[in-house]
Amino acid sequence: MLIAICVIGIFGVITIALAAATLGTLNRRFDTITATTTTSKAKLNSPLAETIRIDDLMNHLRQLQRIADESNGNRAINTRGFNETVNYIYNYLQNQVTGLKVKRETFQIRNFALAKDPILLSLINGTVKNFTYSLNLARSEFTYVNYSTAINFPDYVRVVNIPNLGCTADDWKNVAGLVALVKAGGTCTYAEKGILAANSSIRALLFYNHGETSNSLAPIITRLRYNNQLPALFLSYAAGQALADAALVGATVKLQIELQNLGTYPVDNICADTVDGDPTQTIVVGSHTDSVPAGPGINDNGSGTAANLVLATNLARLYQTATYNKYKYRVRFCWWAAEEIGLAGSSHHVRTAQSATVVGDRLRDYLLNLNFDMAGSPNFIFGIYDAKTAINGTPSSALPGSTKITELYRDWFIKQNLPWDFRDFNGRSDYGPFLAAGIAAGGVATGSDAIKTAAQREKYQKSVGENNAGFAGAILDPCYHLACDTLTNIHLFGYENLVQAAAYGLEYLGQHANLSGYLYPTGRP
Ligand SMILES: *[C@@H]1O[C@H](CO)[C@@H](O)[C@H](O)[C@H]1NC(C)=O
Ligand SMILES: *[C@@H]1O[C@H](CO)[C@@H](O)[C@H](O)[C@H]1NC(C)=O
Ligand SMILES: *[C@@H]1O[C@H](CO)[C@@H](O)[C@H](O)[C@H]1NC(C)=O
Ligand SMILES: *[C@@H]1O[C@H](CO)[C@@H](O)[C@H](O)[C@H]1NC(C)=O
Ligand SMILES: *[C@@H]1O[C@H](CO)[C@@H](O)[C@H](O)[C@H]1NC(C)=O
Ligand SMILES: *[C@@H]1O[C@H](CO)[C@@H](O)[C@H](O)[C@H]1NC(C)=O
Ligand SMILES: *[C@H]1O[C@H](CO)[C@@H](O)[C@H](O)[C@H]1NC(C)=O
Repeated sequence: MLIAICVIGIFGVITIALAAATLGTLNRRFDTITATTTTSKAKLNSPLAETIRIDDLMNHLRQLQRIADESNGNRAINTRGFNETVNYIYNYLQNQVTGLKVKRETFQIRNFALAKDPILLSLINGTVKNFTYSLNLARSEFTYVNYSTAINFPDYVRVVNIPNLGCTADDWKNVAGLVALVKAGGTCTYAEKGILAANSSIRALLFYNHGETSNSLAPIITRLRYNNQLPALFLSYAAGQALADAALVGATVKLQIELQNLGTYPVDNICADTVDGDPTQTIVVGSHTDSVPAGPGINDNGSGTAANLVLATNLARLYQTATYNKYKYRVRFCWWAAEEIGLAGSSHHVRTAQSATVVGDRLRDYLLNLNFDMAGSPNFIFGIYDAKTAINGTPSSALPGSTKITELYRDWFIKQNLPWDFRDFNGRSDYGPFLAAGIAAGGVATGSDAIKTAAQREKYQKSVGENNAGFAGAILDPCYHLACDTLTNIHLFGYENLVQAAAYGLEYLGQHANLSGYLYPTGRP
């Protein structure tokens, strides 16, 4: 999952402390946990869900773990671990004689490296200050932001303070041509601030830490989206606050950021289509293939990758039986590359579909997108993307269908006597580009860096028992984006049940008599 929310600065310390405290306990307990279901659980009554077995899922995860072990411990893009992951998926689908049509979709990502240390000068009341650049954050006044563009200002440019932490378009009015200074924090990510900033025609973007705790004084290492077009730096609290005060009386700055030309590197999405079904009514089922550089990414997002592989091959096998009620709609299973740097793979796919002319590849051939990311979190919840919280600006055509998908997952967990929670539909995973293009979307996930509440733990304890209830006050995935996101970072019961839910949803939609009418009651966009 892609996430770099600004508030991590404030809560990060608490979270990491909790993670460290609970992780040992969690892992010890998981040794003894098997994926056995509780007695109260209802029959699945879904042929596809009934094919989902934890052993099949874990077999794929063992392969992904092996790939990470052989590749410096991660599967991030532009590494051998990522390439091997993509090859593994491709070869597995090819070799299974599944009757799926498998395709690679290659695109380019801009490589990024500084040619030399960036320079930031301010001119305040006739006095020039040369800020200290360092990657040693403790003594650094500023650092670069990954995916910043290069810049060399010939003259000093006036600095303007962005009000309200810069999370809404209103915060970015009347700042064109200036250098924007914006504080860390708020409900949006740095990348989202960067998108609003780019739309406001500023010359450069300066973030600064908020200084609310002793851990929020230094500059923060972060990144913008891979396709960002703005120069950007990150200042310490002290440097940023001094500049913010001076901005009120006309401070100006000069920036120099020089990048090495490293060109681009290729990454692949993989999609596998059912041969059966109407290609002009396609169901897209996605998960992402890359990990963050910090770790093997077995829960994030190996668990989604494996879930999607099992869904694809099990559906294809059911199609080969005489009794299964095949779908009227084509299903396209996709493994998106480069989710962790800003949904690059899914964005590329949607952009390509918007201009495609081949029947079945056009955006208008897509009925919906189901997304599965982080499916086995150790301190899991059964989280359902809640269409009511769809990010502002979502086209209205996507809303009725997204709401139907939310409700069908909710009803499934209720029928199964399983607990469930809604989760924000904030566009921060690979369904985001589909939703933004007006396509109905949804999915289920077991959670990342949110904290399980006491009330949630009690609800889960009542319904799935003490062993599966997890810990209140602990992060849902204590190894989120860390090196410990390994095979032991998977809750077997949570994982199996989540993927069964995912399977049920796909089958329900696939076997709907009039999916188009169901998702788009006033017509498709
Ligand atoms: C990954 O594969 C691409 C081709 O798809 C190749 O150009 C690149 O060098 C490979 N990267 C690594 C690190 O192996
Ligand atoms: C920027 O991010 C990319 C992708 O995560 C990574 O490969 C690269 O090393 C980063 N560059 C710098 C200079 O941190
Ligand atoms: C600012 O400091 C950098 C790094 O020490 C140096 O290369 C640069 O020449 C200095 N610029 C000015 C105007 O003092
Ligand atoms: C981009 O800026 C224009 C005004 O220049 C505004 O109308 C529009 O809503 C902004 N778009 C976004 C996505 O913020
Ligand atoms: C700049 O100079 C003005 C007038 O001389 C003074 O009021 C102001 O405080 C100075 N500002 C800074 C940031 O030093
Ligand atoms: C599907 O439902 C829509 C909207 O309710 C309706 O307009 C359309 O005629 C239906 N199509 C079929 C084939 O039943
Ligand atoms: C893992 O990938 C899936 C599918 O792309 C995505 O929905 C999910 O958000 C990713 N994980 C997280 C926590 O984003």
